[in-house]
Amino acid sequence: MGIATRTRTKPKKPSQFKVLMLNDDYTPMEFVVMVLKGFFRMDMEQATQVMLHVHQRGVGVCGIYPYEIAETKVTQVMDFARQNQHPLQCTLEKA
Ligand code: NFA
Repeated sequence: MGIATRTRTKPKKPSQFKVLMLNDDYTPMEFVVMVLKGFFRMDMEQATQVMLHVHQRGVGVCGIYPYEIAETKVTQVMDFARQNQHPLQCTLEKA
């Protein structure tokens, strides 16, 4: 009896997830910029661009990460927004 020794021929990359930010009418623009700089390592220019994109289009990508990191970012942003009484929403989507 042989022991199966064949290994996968197509190793899968760890799946990546987009962290999406959703627009709302109440969260201040400066707060969103602060979140993007603080949690997604963006500089002032990038953070302002992404914030304006979300403001105008309704949704935007903050970053793409392995599942556990993406999930942690969403939790951190939502907690931080709630602590500051802002309704800002983030979510995950498979990349
Ligand atoms: N739309 C918000 C405002 O006009 C700003 C905002 C941008 C909120 C991006 C959430 C995400 N104050």
